[in-house]
Amino acid sequence: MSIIKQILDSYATGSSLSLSVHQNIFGELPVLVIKHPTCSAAVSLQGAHLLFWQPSTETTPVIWLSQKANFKKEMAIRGGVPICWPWFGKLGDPMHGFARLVEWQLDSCKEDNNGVDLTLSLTNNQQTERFFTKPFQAWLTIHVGQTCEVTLSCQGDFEATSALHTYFGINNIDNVTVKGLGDLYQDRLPVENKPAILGQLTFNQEVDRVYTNADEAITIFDGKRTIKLTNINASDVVTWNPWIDKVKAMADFADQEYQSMVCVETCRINKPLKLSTTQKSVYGFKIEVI
Ligand code: TA6
Repeated sequence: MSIIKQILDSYATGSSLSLSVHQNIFGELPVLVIKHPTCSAAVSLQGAHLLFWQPSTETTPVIWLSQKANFKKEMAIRGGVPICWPWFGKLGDPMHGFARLVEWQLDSCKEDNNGVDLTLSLTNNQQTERFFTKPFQAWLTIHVGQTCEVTLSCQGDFEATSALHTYFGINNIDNVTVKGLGDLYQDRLPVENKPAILGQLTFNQEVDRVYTNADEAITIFDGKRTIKLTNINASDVVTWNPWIDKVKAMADFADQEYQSMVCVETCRINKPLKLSTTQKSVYGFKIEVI
């Protein structure tokens, strides 16, 4: 049975937070399962991690979750929207920061005809202080309905790099074109891997790039549907597909799954978030099928 179906099935025995949101434990982790007339989705409290999202007009998830994703304490979840914060990649240890490894608190859960709105928060505590000693507060808002909107806000007295590391569900990587990325990028791989057409990205090998001058609106066309990603207050967009060999070496990826996902990530890397203790630094995205 697909992992998404298993998570959705856990709705039946979960405790009700509102008409369309039930909380249950999946693996080792508390998960909010959403079955709303506009969409189905789920959020793990560990990482404030949106696990998948499928508008009711779609037959497959727009935000993708690996069949082999781990649901274990302090382990990153493969798929969905991992929150990489307060550093991206190997700018610190652990990789991609600690926000995705620790449990966030659910502050509010509301719903109406348009969908479900959640706010989660994280404040420095004993668990986070093992990774990072500075005081901070972070909030994540998630709206899921016919669209999916996520914002990350934070306060503190340091600079943070960050990514909303979204995994998109696609029909077949061979047919994918990502547009709106601009033509300036930093390659994160030591390979000759030029785009066929400037500003457009197609995939025939591993891709891992930081685009530094992307448009606000990016489209991902997979031969069947077009997903529009609108970034708000981001400075970079990372694109990633691990391709055949890397996926085989990753225990939380099934061998063929590189064909059905692509990461297009809303980031603050080259212009880090300059946190203050009095005002929130905010960035985020909106996703819709057009
Ligand atoms: O954002 C792209 C990237 O940094 C890749 O280099 C790749 O390794 C990926 O993220 C996944 O990282 P993770 O730590 O989740 O395995």
